[in-house]
Amino acid sequence: MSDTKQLEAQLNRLRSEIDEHNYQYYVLDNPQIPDAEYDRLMRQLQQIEADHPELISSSSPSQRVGAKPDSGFAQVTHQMPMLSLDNAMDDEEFLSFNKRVKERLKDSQDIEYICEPKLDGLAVSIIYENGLLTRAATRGDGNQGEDITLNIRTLNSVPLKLRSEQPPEVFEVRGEVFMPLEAFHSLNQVAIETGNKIFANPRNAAAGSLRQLDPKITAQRQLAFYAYSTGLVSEDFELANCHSERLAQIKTLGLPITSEIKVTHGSNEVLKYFDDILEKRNQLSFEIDGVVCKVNEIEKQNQLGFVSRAPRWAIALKFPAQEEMTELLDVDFQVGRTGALTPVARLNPVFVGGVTVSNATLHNMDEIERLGIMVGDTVILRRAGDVIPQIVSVIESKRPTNAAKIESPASCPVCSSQVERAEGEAAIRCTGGLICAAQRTQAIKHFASRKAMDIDGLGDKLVDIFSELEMISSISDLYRLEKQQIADLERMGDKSAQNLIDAIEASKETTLAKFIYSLGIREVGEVTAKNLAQHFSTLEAIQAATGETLEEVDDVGPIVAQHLINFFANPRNQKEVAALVDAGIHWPVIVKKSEGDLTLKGKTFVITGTLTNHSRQEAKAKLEALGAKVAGSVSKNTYALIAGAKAGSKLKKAQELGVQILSEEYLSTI
Ligand code: 9MJ
Repeated sequence: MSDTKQLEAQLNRLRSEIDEHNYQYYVLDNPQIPDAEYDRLMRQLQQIEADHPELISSSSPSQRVGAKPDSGFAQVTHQMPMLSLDNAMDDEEFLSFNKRVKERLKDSQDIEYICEPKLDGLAVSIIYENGLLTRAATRGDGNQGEDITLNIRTLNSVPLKLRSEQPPEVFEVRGEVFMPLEAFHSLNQVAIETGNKIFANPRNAAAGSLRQLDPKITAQRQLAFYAYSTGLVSEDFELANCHSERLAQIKTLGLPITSEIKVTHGSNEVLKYFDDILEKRNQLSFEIDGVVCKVNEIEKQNQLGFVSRAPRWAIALKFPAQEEMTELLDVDFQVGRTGALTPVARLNPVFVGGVTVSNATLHNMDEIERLGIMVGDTVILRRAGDVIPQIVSVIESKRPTNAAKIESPASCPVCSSQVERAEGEAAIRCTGGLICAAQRTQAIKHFASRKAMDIDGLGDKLVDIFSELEMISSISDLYRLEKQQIADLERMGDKSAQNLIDAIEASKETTLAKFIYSLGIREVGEVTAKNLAQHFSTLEAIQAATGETLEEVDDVGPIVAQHLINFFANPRNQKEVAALVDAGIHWPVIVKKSEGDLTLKGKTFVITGTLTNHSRQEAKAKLEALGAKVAGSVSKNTYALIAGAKAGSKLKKAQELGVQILSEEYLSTI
């Protein structure tokens, strides 16, 4: 074989291998290799193609992102119109659909329906000619759409080539392009950080991403695709005679379909499916807005036909809306633990996403500006899944003449201290620190919370009551509470008062990391607190640390270091920390491991067989404390195998590889 032929064969093998991994991952949901291995294959392919550009083919998996077209999207005509769906807003509307279907088919039996989740994205048509993706288009008005081939090619879940030895001349699939929730949230997170456009919902984000003229941008947006029907298919391909089997055919050809599809019989089973999917809705990785129910037999679909743009054989059963209109009655500013003033929208109560909502956060003044929102405005409120309700947009045409501008407060609404807005920060803050009752109360709530001092039974509501009744005005006051004071409160009683006193007492025994975290120092989360404790070993050392020494700690940069310095330099905080230690809060001494103690650093151990004097956990902890790594399998990089009784294949492998074998006794010598 010539060199070129050999290279071509290698390229084809690599391309097929990558295509196969895509199919396993996107269609079968059954990844075969780690992402890093996939990336390695892709880089290998790209390297060979870069060295031999004459061997590049447009269906190669490396060729998803093409060059930006010179002009806008071309118009294309759908040979078979793309239909829309009629909606059923409640059970009754669905039942009358079912009745109409039965009457038209003169069928008294239960109808076989296929039920699918209704994806909330954009309908597209994708055409494969002789197995190769040649054209993709938006639905448009159903007859004419826009050519978005270059953008659709960037979706990893859409194969550039059908999986078939003898592909049909023409095979059109239709389906929905959508943005999975994780991609949507991270896209918006980046947009917030970079001041870019925020998308109101995943559907808008998908539409915005697909409408990009430059496919490079679409490629970055992590769009996904699920097929839900065939379109025009040439006669050399025998389509199945029911919809569910056609979906299976689509899947066999390499395109993804949703896993939630179900064949049902009669209206009751459809309604049951609807309830099941509604229940599952918040666990799905993508947004759905209902269920699509289709007559499964194609013969019956043909008998039923269409009315205007919608088939008589299908209906969308819609979920309760996740977006509703309401009015912004007022905006209050709430003071958080670190003094940040958060604008909170007071709304005319509205039922959305299954609950009545009367408040929504507006995040900060930048968000108010971005939305262009005024008091009195009609707004669109969205509550999707368990996500907190958000105002996504303002309907400006409904703005009343007396709408009022939302002013940034000049002083703290709780303690009247001055407010400030630090350079580069979106939040405005109350400068009152612990003078501010709101900050104090929030600080106490944080102190008592589970991941901090974990005071069982001291929830936010009780802290609010203690603060309102002025039973506590600092964190350390918690340790001065007396049982009788608590027992005298409404709905408390002796027993719960004693339980709370006991829990407060028990909280005194903690760790330095938890104590540091519970102080609520800005930007000092659990991990940073742990790193600080490990690095400095004592509270005194942390208090005395300089910016330079603080920055030696993992996770601590100049900003966090400055927050720590400010916190411990503040006399009120110094007094409070001392009062807490005086109250009896204590923690075990941290014995610092120096580099010299890590005698097993860089060595990998494997443990096998039954140990008699140590549990597996203990053995592992002992080795790790000295810097060793404990792995699950023996390789030539294994430093030693610790073999207990009845050791099997790992012992054999270690012997084969010449890895040293130690008995359990070794653990007693370290
Ligand atoms: C969605 N949006 O998930 C259809 N759809 O069928 C499903 N849309 C549809 N089917 C015919 N699953 C026209 C539209």
